[in-house]
Amino acid sequence: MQDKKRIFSGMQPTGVLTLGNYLGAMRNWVALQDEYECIYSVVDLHSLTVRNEAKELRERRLSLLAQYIACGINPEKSIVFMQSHVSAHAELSWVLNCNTYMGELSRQTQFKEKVSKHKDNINAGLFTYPVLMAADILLYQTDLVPVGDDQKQHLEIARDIAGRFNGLYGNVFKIPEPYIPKVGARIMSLQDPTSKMSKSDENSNAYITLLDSPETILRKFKRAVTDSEAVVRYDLEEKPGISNLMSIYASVTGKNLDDIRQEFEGKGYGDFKAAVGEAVAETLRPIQESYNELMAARDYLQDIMKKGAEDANRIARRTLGKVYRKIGLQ
Ligand code: ATP
Ligand code: LTN
Repeated sequence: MQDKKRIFSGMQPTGVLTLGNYLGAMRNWVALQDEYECIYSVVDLHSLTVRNEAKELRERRLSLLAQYIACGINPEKSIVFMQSHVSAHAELSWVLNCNTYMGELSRQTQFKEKVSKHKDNINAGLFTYPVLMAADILLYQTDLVPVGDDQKQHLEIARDIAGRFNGLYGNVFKIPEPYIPKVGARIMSLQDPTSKMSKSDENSNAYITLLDSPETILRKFKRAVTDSEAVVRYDLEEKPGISNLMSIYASVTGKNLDDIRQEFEGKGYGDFKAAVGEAVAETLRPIQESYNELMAARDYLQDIMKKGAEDANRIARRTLGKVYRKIGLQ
């Protein structure tokens, strides 16, 4: 039996990771690698819920794998793989679809948001997205799922599906717990601090990507939407823009909100924004160096993918076999 607790998480290859993805999830993925048995997937099947060009998707998923490793995911310690390389995800997803109610899926806020953004492509995959996510997690008998705050509801659905299935068929799945950071779980858009920073935002000034140059980072922070009070203090209601920048600064420097307030007492927003920009650029610099090296070593990335798929497949098949036996398909 495994002695370490198990972690599973994934991100979609829908664009270069943002600072939100990094601070909300990726940093925890890296930190948890020693204490847990970690499995991290590039969830390429999930990204089919929006339209992609084949050539671009192929490149983006390889790039995302390189970003995982550049951020500090160690393929010697953790299993890293492409979701589509392990067919058990699609297979379990179908079984779980037949054990999930329309009603519980229609309550998800992400579906409602995506529907309002992609009016021309409201496909069934968008609606059943959380079921595939539940399959991802449950296949690996996962204990903990490190994600940002926006995934809480999806995780709740995964827990409900698992609980119901266990109730019908005996103990098949472990019930997973979310793992959400205290600071950085919800980084907001730099252009609209009331909505979350998202890598598929149309306005590239709204987000910082892991691969933005230092000049771009400084410029984006300089242009970040704030209020006119000119006092650096945390107040989510009245000052969502400044509060978001304070959370980012706290998250990359390890300082607390009170220290930050004192540090910028009597100083203008210009100084504060420049300090945030510099701290972020500094955090991302080594990641970018490592990313560029990795993207020049494609064979190495291919090897990691291949090994990851084998390891993941072994674990996933065990759970799928158990499910098939319980429901009468084996
Ligand atoms: P998309 O814009 O394509 O929907 P996304 O930027 O929301 O993508 P995902 O791939 O859906 O990113 O999410 C990957 C992980 O990053 C998830 O764990 C999610 O909770 C986390 N995350 C995404 N955006 C933020 C954010 N703004 N703040 C904190 N965590 C975030
Ligand atoms: N829905 C997640 C991505 C995702 C995921 C998962 C996260 C797909 N499968 C399993 C954790 C565990 C998102 O971040 N949008």
